[in-house]
Amino acid sequence: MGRSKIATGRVLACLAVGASLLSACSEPARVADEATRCALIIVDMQYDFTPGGSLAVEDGDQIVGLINDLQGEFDLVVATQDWHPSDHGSFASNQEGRRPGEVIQLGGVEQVLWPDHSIQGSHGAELLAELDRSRIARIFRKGTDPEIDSYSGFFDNGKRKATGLGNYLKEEGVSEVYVVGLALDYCVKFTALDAQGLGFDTTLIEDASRAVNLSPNDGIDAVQAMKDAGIQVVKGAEVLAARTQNR
Ligand code: VGL
Ligand code: ZN
Repeated sequence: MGRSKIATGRVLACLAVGASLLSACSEPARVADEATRCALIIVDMQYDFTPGGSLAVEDGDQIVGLINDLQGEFDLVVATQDWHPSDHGSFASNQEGRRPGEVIQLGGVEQVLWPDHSIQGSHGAELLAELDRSRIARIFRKGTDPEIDSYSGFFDNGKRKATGLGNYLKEEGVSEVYVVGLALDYCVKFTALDAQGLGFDTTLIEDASRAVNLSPNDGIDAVQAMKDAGIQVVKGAEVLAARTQNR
């Protein structure tokens, strides 16, 4: 309980700032004083990661309602989109004699091989139609270089190139980020770790994410790795309840 109380305190602090920003909207001078803004990062809510997709995450489609409800709690909402060319090196089909799940070296880093997925312009690469886009300010695409994969929404897996998400959030005055989406044990995990590494105060909303679980404990291990890195872990209801208390 101690942990969740602390976590709820953070949610309240963040949302209190959001509320004061809202109420200060008619007074631009006070808005400028508010340095702390809270962003929601929605990771890879794409058809290929949901049941029926080529890299399906169990119940991956079940979190979209919660993600839509959560969006209204944040000062800024952004999304990421896995966006591969068809010759991407992370596809087993592009590595002779290899099958999905095998591990190779790609771009100088270890690479799990996947079924073809998130191919630019394909239906599977599209964001779910059920995802509310009205508050999504920008979509950051990643994994476009065939020579290296990009799990994180901030950098490729070799940390060679930035997507622009980090600078964008800083320019927007964001200091706290909450991460949701797919998949918990890959793109959500690495997006949250990079956010924390870049100095954003980072929280995972655990039930607004689902794991691929190539190995049965991958999701649980991913949450532990995030906690070990200092990332807060909360439930969606805590974030939504904090709003009611602020009204
Ligand atoms: C993802 C594996 C490969 C993800 C993307 O969105 O978590 N996982 N590409
Ligand atoms: Zn991918």
